Amino acid sequence: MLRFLTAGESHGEALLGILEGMPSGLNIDNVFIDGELKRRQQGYGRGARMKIEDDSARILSGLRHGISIGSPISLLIANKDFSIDSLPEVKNVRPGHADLAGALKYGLGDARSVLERASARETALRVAIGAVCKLFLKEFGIRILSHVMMIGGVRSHTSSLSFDDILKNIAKSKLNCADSASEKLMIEEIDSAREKQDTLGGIFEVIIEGAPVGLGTYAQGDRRLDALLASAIMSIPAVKAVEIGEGMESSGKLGSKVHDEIFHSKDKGLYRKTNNAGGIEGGISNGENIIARGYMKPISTLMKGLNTIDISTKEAVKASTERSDVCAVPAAGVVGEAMSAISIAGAMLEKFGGDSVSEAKRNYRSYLDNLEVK
Ligand code: EPS
Repeated sequence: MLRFLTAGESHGEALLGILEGMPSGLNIDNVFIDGELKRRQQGYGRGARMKIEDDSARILSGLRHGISIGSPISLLIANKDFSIDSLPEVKNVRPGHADLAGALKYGLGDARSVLERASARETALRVAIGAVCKLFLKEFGIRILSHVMMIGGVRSHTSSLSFDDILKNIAKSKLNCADSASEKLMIEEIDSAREKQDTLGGIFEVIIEGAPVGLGTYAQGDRRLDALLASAIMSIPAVKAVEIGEGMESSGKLGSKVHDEIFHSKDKGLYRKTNNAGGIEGGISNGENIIARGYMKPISTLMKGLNTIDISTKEAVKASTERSDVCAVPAAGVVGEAMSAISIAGAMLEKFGGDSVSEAKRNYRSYLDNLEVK
């Protein structure tokens, strides 16, 4: 079983993580992991903290000579802004953030103790763990990307683009958006929200290419691949809805307009002309691209401060303002990739097992060689 844990506060000394269940024999490329961390720090609309940090993961265990040995892999990302004990108390709890519910739940009089762990800073460590999982998936030819589909009501138009087209377009984008005309309008929306001391959310899409048919199962609800993937993406701070394929629009359409009809030809084998299901049917991957979308609410720290109360006095006040982002949808997409990589790597290991990468690969090849309807 592949599992992970993280620890660390936003302004604590460091973020820490343990990934258990990664087979032996995986080459761990630190440059790739740090590149993923850089990608999470970027995106138009990010706040000042990202100019302070220069995230880099130090691997403390689980490797010899840069190669996994099957034991838990532990990682550390140091915080440059290590100031947790000198930061002011937070009494004016922010609507939308964990401040109030967290202070009540844990019996804390200072919401600083809540927000330090509830902060999206923790997702840096998840990206490092996701990067290790991406390296594992690469061994099986599985690739993952994310791109921004909507910010401030502006949608991108990318349905005609291939996986590689999207990759090519986002490489030139400040917003990880594959449609440059829409990107311009999104940037205007972000500038306008910043001027109004407001914030924005949006939608990111994760595409997983190369996953074989047969990951996940309908045999138990909690093992359905769509349930696992949705839960992984929903666990990202500020994500309030997850969609698989055309899930939202499909619910208002006729079945004949939604289900992906099945064809067969000698050259192509089994194939579909559409992928409204987002690559998952009956809780099982069907061999098409797996598509998941995360819907992110606007960042809950607004520079203009919404109406709230002081948790000590119960007086009406304006919410406290922390340094924050105006919009972090591109970064959330990178975290979405990481969470998807962790989910799919877990599903691959569940199906193909293997204590070493080469054993998992042997099992995988044998499965593909024998794949047929009997
Ligand atoms: C973040 C670090 C945080 C925030 C942001 C994400 O750093 P700081 O609080 O020092 O500015 O910039 O977190 C939030 C917006 C939030 O609501 O939690 C990061 O590393 O991604």
